[in-house]
Amino acid sequence: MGKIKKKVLITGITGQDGSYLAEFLIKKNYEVHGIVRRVALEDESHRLWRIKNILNKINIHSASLESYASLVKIIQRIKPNEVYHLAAQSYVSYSFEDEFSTLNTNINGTHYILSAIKDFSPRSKFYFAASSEMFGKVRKTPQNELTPFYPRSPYGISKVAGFELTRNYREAYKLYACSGILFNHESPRRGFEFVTRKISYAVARIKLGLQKELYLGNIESKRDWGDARDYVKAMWLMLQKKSPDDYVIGTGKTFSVKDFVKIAFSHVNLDYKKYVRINKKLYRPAEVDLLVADYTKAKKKLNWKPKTKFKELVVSMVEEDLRSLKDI
Ligand code: F7E
Repeated sequence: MGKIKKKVLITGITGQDGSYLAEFLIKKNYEVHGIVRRVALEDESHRLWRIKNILNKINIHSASLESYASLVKIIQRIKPNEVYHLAAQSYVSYSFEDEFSTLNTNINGTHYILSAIKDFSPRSKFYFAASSEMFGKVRKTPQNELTPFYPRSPYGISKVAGFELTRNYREAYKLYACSGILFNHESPRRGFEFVTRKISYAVARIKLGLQKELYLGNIESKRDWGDARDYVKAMWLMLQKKSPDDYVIGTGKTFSVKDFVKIAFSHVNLDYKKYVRINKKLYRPAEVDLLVADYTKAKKKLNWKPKTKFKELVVSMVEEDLRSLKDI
C-alpha cells in the first residue's frame, strides 16, 4: 500500500506564486487542491493559463474569498494538512482606485479562512502571504521581522490586518499559522499590470517592431526584486518547522525601476531613452520609495537563500517574452 499523500489547499492557485507552488508541491507528492472563482472556470484560456499544464494533476474547487460558507465547505471536506492563502487583490495601484473591495476581500478573505480552519480543521497548518508593502514608508533599512509597519496604500493596510489576524490566531487559538513577509518577486508568469512584466513585454514588442513607446510612472522607486520560483520554496519551508513563526523573504539587494529598464533594453541592444516616456498619471498618491530585505532569520532558521541574481531575472523575463511573441 502506498504512503498516504499529504493534502494541500492553495488559494490564488491561478496566480504567479500559486502556479509555481502547485508545481513544487506536486513534485513533493502532495495531493494539491486549489480554490478558483467560478468566473475563472468559465474563461479557462485567459484565467487558467498558468496552470494549464498541471490541470490534470490538481483538484480545482469553485469558491469565493467573499463567501465564508463556500470556504468552510471546502476546508471541512478536504481537511488539508497545509493551507497556503495567496489570493488577494494584489495590485497596489488599483487598491487606491477601489479601496473598499481591496480591504473587504483581502481582510475578510483571510479572516474567513483562519476562522474556518479554527472551527473545522484546527490541525491544518496555515501560510499567509504578507508583503513588504507593510513596511511602506520604511522606519529602518534594511527591513526585518522587527521593523515597524507603515503601510502607504489600502493594499498595504489590508496586508497588515491579515498579518495581525494570522498572529492572533496563532497566539489565541494555537493554530500553526505563519506569515511570509515577501518582498517583490517576479518571473515570466508575472501579471502584466506589474512594472517588471510591463517592461519585459514592452521591450520584447519594441524589439520585434510591434510597439514604439513604453509609458511608465515613477522609475526612481527602489525594490528588492527576487525570483518567484525561489520564494515558493520558502513558503513551504515555513510550514515544515516544529513551531510557527513569521519570516522576511528577499534578496538583500535593492534596484530601481530604472535599473530594470536599462538592463532589459540593453539586453536587446536598444537605448531605453529612445523609447521610455514618463506619464505622471501612473504615479501613486503615496509611494513606497525604497525596500530592501534583511532575510537573516530565514537564512538561519529555514536554511533558505535566494538563487537568482537581479540581472538574470530581468534577462529571463525579456527572453521568455521574446520567445512567446515569436511563437504567435
Ligand atoms: O510597482 C513603479 C511603482 O506594481 C513597483 C505586488 O506584488 O510587490 C508588488 O507591489 C514600482 C512602484 O509592484 C509603473 O510606482 C513605475 O514603485 O510592480 P509594482 P509593487 O507596488 O512594488 C509587493 C511586494 C506586493 O505585495 C504587491 O502585491 O514600480 N512603477 N511605473 C510602476 N508600477 C506599475 N505597476 N506600472 C507602471 O507603469
